[in-house]
Amino acid sequence: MTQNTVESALAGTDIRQAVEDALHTTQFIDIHTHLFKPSLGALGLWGIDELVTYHYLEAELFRSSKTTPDEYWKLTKQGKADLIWRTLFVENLPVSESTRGVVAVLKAFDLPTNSTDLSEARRFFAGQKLEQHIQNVFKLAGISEAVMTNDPLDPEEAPLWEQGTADSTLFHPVLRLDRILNKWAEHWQVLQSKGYKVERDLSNNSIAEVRRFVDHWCELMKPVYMAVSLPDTFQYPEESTRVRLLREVILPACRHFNIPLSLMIGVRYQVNPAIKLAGDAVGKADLRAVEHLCRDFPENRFLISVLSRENQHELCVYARKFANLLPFGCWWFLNNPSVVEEMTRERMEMLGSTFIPQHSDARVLEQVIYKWRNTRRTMAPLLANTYSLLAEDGRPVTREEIKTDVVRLFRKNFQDWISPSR
Ligand code: FIX
Ligand code: ZN
Repeated sequence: MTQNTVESALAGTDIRQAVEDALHTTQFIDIHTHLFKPSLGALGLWGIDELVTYHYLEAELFRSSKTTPDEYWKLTKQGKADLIWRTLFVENLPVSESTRGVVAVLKAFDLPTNSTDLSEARRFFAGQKLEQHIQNVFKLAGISEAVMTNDPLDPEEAPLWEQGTADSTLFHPVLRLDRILNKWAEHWQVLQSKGYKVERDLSNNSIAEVRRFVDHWCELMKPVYMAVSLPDTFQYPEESTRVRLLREVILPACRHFNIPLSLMIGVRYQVNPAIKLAGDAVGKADLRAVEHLCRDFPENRFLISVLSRENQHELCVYARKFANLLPFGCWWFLNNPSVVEEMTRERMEMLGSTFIPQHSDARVLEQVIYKWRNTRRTMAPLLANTYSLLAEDGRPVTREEIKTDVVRLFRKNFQDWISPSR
């Protein structure tokens, strides 16, 4: 960092303006989404019916509608969207973070936000050409790239990769390992059917064969990191298939390909299976697992997000203990402005700018517009206050330094963490 005497020190509202400018001139990297590059075809969700039937809104529908989940699942996609629109946007004010998000997307495309039906919005999205629409959406969201979530055992997705997919500069792959690490009992035979000599109990040559599977997918997909979501009951060390695979296959493979492992910890899966994707919940996890992993595997880099609000402080403290731990995002049920603000202030106070404040977790393309708009809206006063306190304490800040910090938080920390040159 250059001595700031040559650049004019900022004060008061100038700091806020410099922060606003930095946030709006920096294209963020969205490090975790469920979006897909165009060459993965129909896997990528976009348009009004997908926006309105997002599982966050399905959860909210069942709180305001007499429609039962069974009745709901019998509806067509448009029928589901019409019911949710009528219930959450017409008959009630769309004040929740998720419903407000849909309103913000409609506004971003100058579409009416208080119509009684979705016909005009449907006409608009039907008229979009995907490649150009992706460019427009990324521009509106202020992001340059999105990192996907790619499952090598997904029966729809895997064959597309095996057939060969066009690369994209806008979308980066991630090797998602939930089926292998969390559901081995249900999926080991899929590997066997693909010619890998694995056993349910990981006996014989299973470990080497699972490694061969992971290596194959790393060479095919060239992931920027590997990732897994883990339950609130996750323990390390532990005598389990998951821990054996982590220790003997995944962590060594990450070291070999020199990529980080992302752990997303704290899900209580399917507490209400009747509402499907919307049926997952959160639980406070025992983060000593993180302590043990970071200490036992200093050569591995960990990208960690925890779902429970009660785990955030511990994660910050562990990040102060282990340089191979990079906290990221305000995940899922935490992605609400009030909680994002609380978490981000604490992280700034405890970690300086050595974390990644947010990811969108977008499942539908246009969601990146409101999720990053909310993030910038929360970050502006928060960062301005941080730099004002620094100036007040006696260290003037400059416009350039603020820009450098914003680039670090929303681009460089991630780029450095995934870059093989480390
Ligand atoms: O595990 C994950 O990547 C979660 O983000 C998703 O499973 C979850 O359904 C989601 O969409 C959260 O925003
Ligand atoms: Zn996700």
